[in-house]
Formats: sequence, structure tokens, C-alpha cells
Amino acid sequence: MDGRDLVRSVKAVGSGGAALGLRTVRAAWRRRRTDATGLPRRGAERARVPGPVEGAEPGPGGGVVRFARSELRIMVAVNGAVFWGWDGAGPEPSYALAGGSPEPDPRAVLEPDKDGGWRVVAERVTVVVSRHGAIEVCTPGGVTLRRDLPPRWWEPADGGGARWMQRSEVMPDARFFGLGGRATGPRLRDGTYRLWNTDPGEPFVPGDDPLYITMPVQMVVADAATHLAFYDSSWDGTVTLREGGEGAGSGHDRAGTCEVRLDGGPLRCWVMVGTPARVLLVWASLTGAPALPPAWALGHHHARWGFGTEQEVRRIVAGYQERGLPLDAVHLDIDHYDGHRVFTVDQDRFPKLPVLAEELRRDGIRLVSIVDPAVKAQPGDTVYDSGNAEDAFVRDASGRVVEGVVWPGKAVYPDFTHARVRQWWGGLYEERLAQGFAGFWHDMNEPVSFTAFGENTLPRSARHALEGHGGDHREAHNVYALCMARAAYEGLRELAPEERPFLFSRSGWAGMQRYGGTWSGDVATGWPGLRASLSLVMGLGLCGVPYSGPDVGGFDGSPSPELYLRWFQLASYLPLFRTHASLRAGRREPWEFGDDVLEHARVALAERRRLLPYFVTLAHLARRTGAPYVRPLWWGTPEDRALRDCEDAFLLGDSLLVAPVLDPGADRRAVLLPRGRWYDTATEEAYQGPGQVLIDAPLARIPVLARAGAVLPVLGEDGGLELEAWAPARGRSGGGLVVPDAGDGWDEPEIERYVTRWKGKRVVVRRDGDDGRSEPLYPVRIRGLDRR
Ligand code: NBV
Repeated sequence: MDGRDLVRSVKAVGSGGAALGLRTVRAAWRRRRTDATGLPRRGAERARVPGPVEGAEPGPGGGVVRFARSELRIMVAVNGAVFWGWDGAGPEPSYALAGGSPEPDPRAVLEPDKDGGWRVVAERVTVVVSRHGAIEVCTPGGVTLRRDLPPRWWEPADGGGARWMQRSEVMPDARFFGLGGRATGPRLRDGTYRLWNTDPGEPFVPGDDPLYITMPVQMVVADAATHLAFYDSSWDGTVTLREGGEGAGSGHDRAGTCEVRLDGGPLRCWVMVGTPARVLLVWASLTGAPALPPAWALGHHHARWGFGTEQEVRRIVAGYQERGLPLDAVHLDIDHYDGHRVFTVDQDRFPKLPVLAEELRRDGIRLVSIVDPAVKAQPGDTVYDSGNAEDAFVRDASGRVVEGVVWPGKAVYPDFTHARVRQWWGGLYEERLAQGFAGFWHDMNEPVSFTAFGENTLPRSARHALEGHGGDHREAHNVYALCMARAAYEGLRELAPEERPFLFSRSGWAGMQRYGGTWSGDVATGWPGLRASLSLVMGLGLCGVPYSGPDVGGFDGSPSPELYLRWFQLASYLPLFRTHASLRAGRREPWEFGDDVLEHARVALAERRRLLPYFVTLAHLARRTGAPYVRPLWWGTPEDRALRDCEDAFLLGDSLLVAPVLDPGADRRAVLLPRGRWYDTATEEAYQGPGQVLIDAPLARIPVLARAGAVLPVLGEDGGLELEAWAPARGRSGGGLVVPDAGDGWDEPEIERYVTRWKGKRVVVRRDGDDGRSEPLYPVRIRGLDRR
């Protein structure tokens, strides 16, 4: 037994942890025993490669290429994505795809290539298959973006699923992004990244890997084009990345490499090619449009593990109100549960929750509830009893219900990979809605079981329905939270059909954006944690999950006033803007750090509120185009190599560039600018990109720049919508999109387009419609005029 792990788990369960600590030791032994008997023994293995090509048959969008020891199915879909699958694998079934596989593109045909190979030529991409089974993805101009070498399988001699390895080469100048939520990035450096959703058990720092959300999704950015590759298998595995290099002078180029190893599942891949925007558009059409958060969820949230009582919640809310600070949501953590049991309320400490919820709602504040998946294993507990009646809980290979240890003690886990179980679980949110909750925060859904050593999750041999095909936790683990989110989302749609569900989940997988967003988990309080927060939001956005944000101030300990303020300022420009901390951490209310911090936080809160219409617009655009609100600086110019390596600033939509302060003591910072003219929104000073400029960043603010010509919707002083237009460069024009808020229902308002241009000495803004240009629908304020 590893004593450090025991200490860790006892620490994690906090006060009263000694009893749980003992349980975690027992749980660990149980877990080992279960796996020893429940998993097939890994005996001798045979390695296999496809062997030489033997023939091919055309089919819709591509066809099948036969090799001596395998076959390859290729299909170009109507949305331009390319699919290939070995050993007969097709696109379905898949947990990632929304609504199944897209239709094949009838214009794409399989034809013979040179040297006995085959190729499929499509509008945006050409796929070439060599006679030994290497697959090249090329631009229409013939540049090879990615070359997957012939794969290799290892098959157990006595039958069963194979594990596999796929090595790929990419352009020497390419940079890797994605793989889910990684704390070091967003540019993924050389190294091995694990694909296994993990609660690190302690607040994480950059370098801790893996974390809560892993995905076999990589975005690869090179001069020639950007592509996204998705190896659609949920099994445990690793991705080893190595950036390439270009030979200086007479030296040789070295390709970048990527090696994916997975313990099982089909060997299949989707690739999409184009600009970053195009790639994410196709990705969203494949895996689902991001859920649209209600406007209130784009405001400020305050959470706390340990509010303790209704009075305490009221006290915090009053603290915001008395100081005139905007607040849009309050989150209740596990301490409002009765005995830590999910879907319950401690009636002593929260005797009138629906009344509290109603009062808050009248003040424009919504209540959000944490929801943990594990159910206390106790006859008499309503959720446990109804789950048992539904046969909802995960069992082991011998048919016994698997028990873990979580907050309520001994606990059991719903099998969300079963449609019937999802239906049951979704119905349980009725109790939450009756309590007055308007949003849901899924936690501990990697899923976690405290064990004293080894992995803190379910035994790998635990059985899951996996939509009827049956399998074990090795395959179900990474999609457990995704399926939990689906259960909640679908349940809420039935229970409150007139409202869009709002939920965000700690763990998840490819496609999770269909149901909601995420947050950055238990980030460690410290400057490195602040940096990690940004890395996670940007990286997840590039995997198609646009709505996320950190615990402002970090999860543990007590941030210095400066660190708290810098975190607050950064998060005020991120999709989820939430202060939150652990039970044992110091305070996180903006007034707890002195008058200066309070005044600067007030400015950040007011600016967030002013920008709310812009955030609403970005949320709609994310839903319609897959483009994240928070984008790396290279979003529009991926060929700008300096920007590709910039990790400390971001674009917020098309119009703003945000350069947070990530280091202590800084009162100005260097900002890399993409091409074009940019205005410092505080001083209206104009700068010309591309290039690097030094910008003042006093404690009062972080640098935010506006793109010349941009038009963005903001709240005017009277609370109405107003257009803020930034003067285009002389002789140039510009513009921006506006999607007005249409409430919390399902209406999809039209996108309004605005253009800006010079007319003599004036800048004019016009609405661009089908029937020509017209006056804008809102008052317009032009900025940046004096700076020519
Ligand atoms: O529910 C308690 C916490 C929660 O506050 C936090 O946001 C989650 O990430 N939860 C983790 C479980 C406890 C972790 C030690």
C-alpha cells in the first residue's frame, strides 16, 4: 500500500475523513480483487499489420480497400469530413456523433493511384492510400498535411479485442492543440498525454495530466492548412506528440509525429481540413451544436463549497447587492445535501429552499445545484430504492452491484450507458426543479470513488450496457460523464420543455458541448494555476467545447489580493465567470481583499455586464458555427507562426483581444497583435499589427484591444442595446454581427449584420440586409475616431 495515496484520500474527504479513509482502503482492495477475477488475463499476443493491398470496391463517398490482413473503409461525407475505419469499422455506433454519421458525398469516388495505391478526390481534400495501408490527407493543391502510417494491432492469442497503435506524420512546422482539457498549453509540447478522464484528487497545476476531460481530438495547425483528427474510440490510451522542425539552410526538414495507442475499440478516424473556423464548423456539424446557455449564465456566478445555511447564502447575496455589484447566479455545493445524498436537501439548514430560490429569482439571481452521480447505498434512500427498482446501478462481472466510496460513504453508480437508466436519472431532476434550481453542475463524474491506492474510479472490470452491445469500464469510463450529461439534458427537456437546460460538467468527452459546458475543476491557487485556467478554456474551445471557465482565485488556499484580482479580471472575459472555492479555502467574495481590489473588481463586473449582449451573440455564433468565444490569437491567421506560439492572450470573438496579466507585480505587458489596426479600449490608443507592443496593465485593468472596424453589441447606460463601433483604418471598412437575446426558450433569433465605413470625415454604421443597407436598429457609439 502506498501511504501517500492513503493520506491523499483521507485529506480529500476532509473532516470525518478517518472513517472514510478506512473505507477507501477496503474499496481499493475490493477494486483489485474484482479486476483480478473480472478481467480477461492479458496473455500472449500476436501483432498484425494490414499487409499488401489486394483490391478495392468503390462505395458511396469512397469505398473499401482490401489488404491481405485487414480492410479499410473510406468515406468523404457531405460536410467535407473524411472518415476511415480499419477491420470493417464504420462511423457508428459512436458516442461522439450527434445523430449518426453524415451522408456520403456522392461526388467523391475511389480511383486507382500510382504504385498500386488508391485515392479519393473530394472538393476540399484528397485522400491517398498506399499499397501497404498508409493514408495521406492532402490539400486540393497536393500538399500532404497528415500521413498515417500502416497501423499495428496486438491481438490476444486466445481471442478478444485488440489494442492498436497508429503513428502519423504532420508538417514540420505544425503545432498540436486539443486532446481535451490540458493544463499545460494550449500548444501541446512534446510528450505523452493520457486519454483517461481523471480527478487528480488534489488541486492541479500545469503539468498535472491527465485531468477531468480527455479526448482523442487533435487540432493541427500548419502553414499549408489546419486539420482536426479524431480517433473515435473511448478506450484508455496515450497520445505521444513530437513537433517537427524545418531544416535551416541545407538541413533536412523533420516531420512532426503523433503516436496514438489505444487499449481497444475500433481503429477509425475522422479528419477535417481547412481554416480553423471551417474545421470547427465541420466538427460541430459532426458532433453537435454547442448548447446555448441562457443569458443569465453569461453573467457572474458565485459558488462556494460550504455556504452551510440559507442565511449564509442570503448574507453573500446581500453583500453583492449592498455594494451594487452585479450577480446572476449562486451555486449550492454538496453541503446543502442531506447527508451528502444527491437529490436531497438538508431541511435544518435549508428549510425553505424554494422560497429562497423564488426571492433570488425576483432579484435576477438564479440558483444552480451541484449533482454528483454516486448514490448512497442505503435502503430507504429514495434515489437508491428507485434506482434498484430500475436495476440502474453498475454491476461487476459476477453480477454484484459495484460499491465505491464517495461523500455519502458507501455508494453505487448509475450506468448512464443504458437508455433506460438515463431516462430514470433524467426524471430525478424534477425534485431539483421543484426546489427552484435553474441550472446544474455535474461533479465527480469521471466517475470518482475514493480508493487508497491506484486509480480513484470504478474497477475496470465493472460491466456497462454500452447501448446494448455490453462491455466493461475500460470502454465506458471516458464516456460516463458524457452519458450523464445526456441523461440530465434529455430529462430537463422533458420536465421543462419551454426552457433551454443549463448544465456544465466536470468530466466529459467528444460531443459533450451538445449538452452544456464545463469548468476547469480544482485548479490550484497560485500564478501557475491562473495560467492553467486559460490553457484549459482555449484548449477545450478547440475541441468544440466553447463554454467553460475557472474557479476565480483557485480552488484551495488563499490567493493574494493581486492574484485574486488578476484571476477575476481574466475570468470576466471568459464564457463561465464564476468565483468558487473549497470548503477549507479562504474567502472569495470581491470585498474580502481590500478596497482597491473591490473597486477594480467592480469595474470588471460592470464591464462584463456591459458586454453581455456581445457574450449572447458569441454564444449564438458558437451554436451556429462551432467557433468558440475564446480563440487563440492565430484563429484568423494560422499561418502567422509567432501567434501560433502565443499562449497568454486570446481573441474574444472577432472584435476583442484580451491580454490578461498572468505574472505577479506586472503593471504593463507585451501583447502580440495579429495583422490590422487595434485600439486599446481603455485609452483608445491605436496600434498596428502584426507586431508586438507594450501596453499598460495597472491593477485597475488588463489590456483589452478592439479591432478597427469592429461593431459589437453592448448595454448602453439606459440598459438598452447599443452598438459600439470602432473606427476602421482610413480607406478600410469593417463590421460585426449581432444576435439579440430571445429569452430562455428555443427561439433562434436572426443574425444582424452591420458594416462600418468612412464617409468623408465620418464613420457610418449600416445594417446589411437582404434588401440592401439600412439604419441600425440600435443607437450607435463610434470610438477610436481621434486616433488616425
Ligand atoms: O463538491 C465539492 C467539490 C466542488 O466544490 C468542486 O468544484 C469539485 O471540483 N468537489 C470537486 C469535490 C471535492 C473535491 C476535493
